[in-house]
This record gives sequence, C-alpha cells and structure tokens, in this order.
Amino acid sequence: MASELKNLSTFEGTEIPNAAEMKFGIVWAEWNHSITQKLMQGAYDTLIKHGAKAENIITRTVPGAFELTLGGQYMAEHGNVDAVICIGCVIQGDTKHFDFICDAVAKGITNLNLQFGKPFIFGVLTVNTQEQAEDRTGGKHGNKGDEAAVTAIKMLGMKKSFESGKGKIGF
Ligand code: DLZ
Repeated sequence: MASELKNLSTFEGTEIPNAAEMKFGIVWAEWNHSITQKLMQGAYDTLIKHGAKAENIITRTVPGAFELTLGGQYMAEHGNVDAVICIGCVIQGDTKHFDFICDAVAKGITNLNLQFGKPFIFGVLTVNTQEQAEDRTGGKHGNKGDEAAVTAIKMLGMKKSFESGKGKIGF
C-alpha cells in the first residue's frame, strides 16, 4: 500500500514479542540530525515500551547514511548485540548523491544481515523533501523509528522461535 494512504506505525498484524532478553544496537547518522534524532528516539522508546532494558541498548552515531554499513558492522563485532537498527535520512538534492547513497546503504545493510545472520534493520528515510521526512518522524505517517524497532524485535522473535522449537510468529 502506498505510504500516503497509511500511518506506517500502527503495527497491524502479528503480535510483538517481549524484548526483555534482547540486546540492541542503534547506529544513527548525523546528517539531517533533526530528523534522525527523532527516528532514533522513536526506536529507543519503542524498544523500552516492549520490554527492552536500557542497559541492553547501545547507541552510536556515524557521520552520514553512507557510514551506516560500517558503523553497523562495528556494532555487531564489538557491541555484543542481537540486532542492529540503522537509522538515517537521505533527502533528494540536485545531484546524483541521493541515488548513490541510497543504493550503497540498502545493499550494505542487506549484506550485513546475511554476513552476520542477525537482523540489521533498514531504518533509513529516502525522501524527496524535508516535509516528507517530518511526516515520517512523528507526523501523519507515524515514526519510522518506531517501526524499525518493532521490526528488530519481531525478527529476533522469529529467530528465537526456530532456536527454541516452540512458539510461532505469524501463520
Ligand atoms: C554527502 C551527503 C549528502 C549530499 N546527502 C546526505 C543525506 O541526505 N543524508 C545522509 O545521511 N548523508 C548525506 N551525505 C553524506 C554521506 O552519507 C557520507 O557521510 C559522505 O559522503 C562521506 O562518506
């Protein structure tokens, strides 16, 4: 469904597991700080709301979205975390930077998922305008950071369901 028709943070669907035993890293980009700070706060608050302990959430900044991949890798290697939430905001400008950064960070984060066998969540806004970014950081489309946190919890719940051989997420 097109995002203009939907508040992205309503979480219809499967139940959200309790995050009390889960450890998270949040890596967030300094570029477009007023936006990424709200995304990060949304993600952090949502993890806490679903039971994560503050001492089990590590946050680190990187300069821009392009650095999220390596920042995420450092977090996974040294942070003792189960999942990494990568947060950034890339806003279309007059040059091709947008395309290169979006493409690189999407591929980079995909590769981290497969390389580590852990969830690395793509919490990156790729928008045409500042207004579209604001709509997705506490505006009419909710907060994409909240969504990223729930995605991390759900993916760890899925992993746990396979490891324990019991419990089931979804159908
Ligand atoms: C250079 C750049 C530009 C033009 N735009 C953004 C942006 O909208 N969002 C973002 O997170 N980062 C941007 N950057 C910085 C790059 O991500 C990166 O930090 C630099 O190219 C240095 O590698």
